[in-house]
Amino acid sequence: MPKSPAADARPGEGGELHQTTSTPEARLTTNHGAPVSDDQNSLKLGPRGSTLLEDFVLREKIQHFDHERIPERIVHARGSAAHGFFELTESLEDYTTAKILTEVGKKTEVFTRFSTVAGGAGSVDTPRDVRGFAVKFYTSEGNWDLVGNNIPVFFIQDAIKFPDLIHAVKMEADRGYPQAASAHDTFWDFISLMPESTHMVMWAMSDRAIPRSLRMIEGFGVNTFRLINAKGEATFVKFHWRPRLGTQSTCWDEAVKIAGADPDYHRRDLFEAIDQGDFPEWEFAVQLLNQAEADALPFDILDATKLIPEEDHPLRVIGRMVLNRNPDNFFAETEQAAFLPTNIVPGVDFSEDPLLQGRLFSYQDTQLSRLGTVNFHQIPINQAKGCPFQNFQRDGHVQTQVFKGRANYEPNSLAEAGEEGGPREDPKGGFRTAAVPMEGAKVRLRAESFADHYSQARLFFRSQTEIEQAHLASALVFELSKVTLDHVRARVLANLRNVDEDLAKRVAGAMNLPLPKASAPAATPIDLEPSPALRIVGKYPDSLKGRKVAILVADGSDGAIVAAVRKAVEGDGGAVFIVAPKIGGAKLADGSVLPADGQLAGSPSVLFDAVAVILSEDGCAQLLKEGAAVDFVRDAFGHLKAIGHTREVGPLLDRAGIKPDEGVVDLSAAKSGDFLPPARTRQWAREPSVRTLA
Ligand code: HDD
Repeated sequence: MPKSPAADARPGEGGELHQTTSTPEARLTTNHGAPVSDDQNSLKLGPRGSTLLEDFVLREKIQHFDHERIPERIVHARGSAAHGFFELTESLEDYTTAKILTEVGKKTEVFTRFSTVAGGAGSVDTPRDVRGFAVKFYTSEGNWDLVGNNIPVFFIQDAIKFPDLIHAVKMEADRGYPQAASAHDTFWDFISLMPESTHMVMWAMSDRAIPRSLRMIEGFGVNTFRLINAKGEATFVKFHWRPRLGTQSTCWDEAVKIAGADPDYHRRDLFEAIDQGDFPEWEFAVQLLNQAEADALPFDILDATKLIPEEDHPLRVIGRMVLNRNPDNFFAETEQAAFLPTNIVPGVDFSEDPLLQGRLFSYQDTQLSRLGTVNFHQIPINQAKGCPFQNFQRDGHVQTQVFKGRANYEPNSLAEAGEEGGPREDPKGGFRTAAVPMEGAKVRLRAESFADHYSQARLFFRSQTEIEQAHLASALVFELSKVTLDHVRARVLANLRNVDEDLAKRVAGAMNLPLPKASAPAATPIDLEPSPALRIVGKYPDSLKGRKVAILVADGSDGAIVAAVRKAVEGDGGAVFIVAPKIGGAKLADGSVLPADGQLAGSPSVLFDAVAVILSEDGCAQLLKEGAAVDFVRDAFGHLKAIGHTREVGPLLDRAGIKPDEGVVDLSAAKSGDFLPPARTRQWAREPSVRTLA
């Protein structure tokens, strides 16, 4: 009986190929095993050529190389992933039969991929964009893929609009730009004509769309699913991931500069954290609603542009996910991972959400052009590792399983003749769709209950702190200022008036544009109770755990102060990164050499959460001449970071135009521990002094 190909594999029977090894006797061969005698020179007629067509070693190597790339994902092309485990801490057995949600304490392997949406595979990590949050659970009942985002709602209500949404946000069709950016005509044209997108636009313009780290984003299943219990009863469920490190963001100006300083900022951060044993962790939580509770909501539970406020239906934390192993090979694992919302386990079921229904087709289908075969489930990262998979599907491109016997159809009675008969369906334990009663005429209609496009956009905006509201308004100003079509800008403003009059005024005012008449909403928006759970400011964790502090030194720096700051930061869970003008390090005042982790020009302060500048008078005088040093402190200040400094650094701060506030700590006068409280957060109060917000 065929199993998951990795299990019990023998050469020629599928499963893992003989991998290259690094033992001294390991021999370089062609793909077909022929030993290679010379990998430096092609086969030529005489030492100066011409090269011979006969050279199968050359041809095989070049041909394989020519085909190394595969089509990138049509969306979410840029991504980073890691292995880990999920552990259930509370059973949901009253609601579901799914083993993954009822076996407390059991650890299930996962593979989780984070992504941006709009940019290509080679684009930068820090554009303003939604982040994908896709988790593949290798459960004992088959793979379960929870393919979510870091925003709990979606732009559109019906999957039929997805190609339009994506065409509008991607590079414009004639010019091929902008890459990985929503700040352009076609995106805002589409948005302005699709008021249902307004709620998600609020989220996308908030600081959640410029995260500090992939380890610091929330995750949401977005669509409503059902849980099915042993009695066949259904309960609506929303899935949530909450990062242990808190939800943290960057400043927009900072995100833009990070894109240049380190295009792989998030990928590197995730890889390095895991590599160093600092494993990111998330709580897994659910919101459960029965039919009566769903009916009582002021919107339709099947509408993916709506969230369920936590204050009304609290989150129930039922487990945790830890990512503790980097992929061995980016292409084989991260790139070839195929996440499918149709990967579901018995006890969990879909809802009729029309966005989800379309997704159920799209993901399976897209793998055919991306991975090139219906057998993509045999690629190791996609295999159902937690259990055997067995059926009568056969052949196809790149079939790696060697099936034995004649049983490739069902029903069959071959077992009666002593032959292998193959697997059979399991009416009891197999996946069953909930028998939800349904009736109706066939129509192409949007339900009336989906008509309210503004109440939750308003809820989100009004639930934010003042700082977050100002950032959101400023993001809208930035994006709309990149739009070149006046009528599009005007239509967005007309829609914004239905969200919040003050927001619309601020955005129009900051663009010096008149406020148009409000657009006519399909349903009159209502004022909902604000939901403080939707804020991120004021919730940064009270430690530097997971964060990075740069210490800028030069020749003559005081080693004792460096050591004290290092001790304080590391004691608080943070990591220290020494920046010096030269990569070989700096000669400290006591004559010892402090090695550098990064050279000043390549380690701007945008890459760190806080900075300490520890210089002698001479060291400071030298760095006054370095634009990178002036930018180092100016940007740290502008991005609302704490700056610790020795007294001698005064002239550098002056050169950068810094007027010290509570977040600027004189380390010569204070205890190094005094640097910690401001380093753990951003200096929000400083912001009006460094930029004008809408
Ligand atoms: Fe999607 C990829 C998340 C709606 C069609 N989507 C993709 C990925 C994530 C999401 C995280 C990347 C998975 C990975 O890392 O490989 N998508 C969402 C969420 C949605 C959503 C949270 C709304 C609730 N998507 C959506 C719709 C459609 C698609 C409505 C089409 C009808 N999505 C795709 C796709 C992708 C994809 C084209 C590209 C690569 C892939 O599937 O495997 O099929």
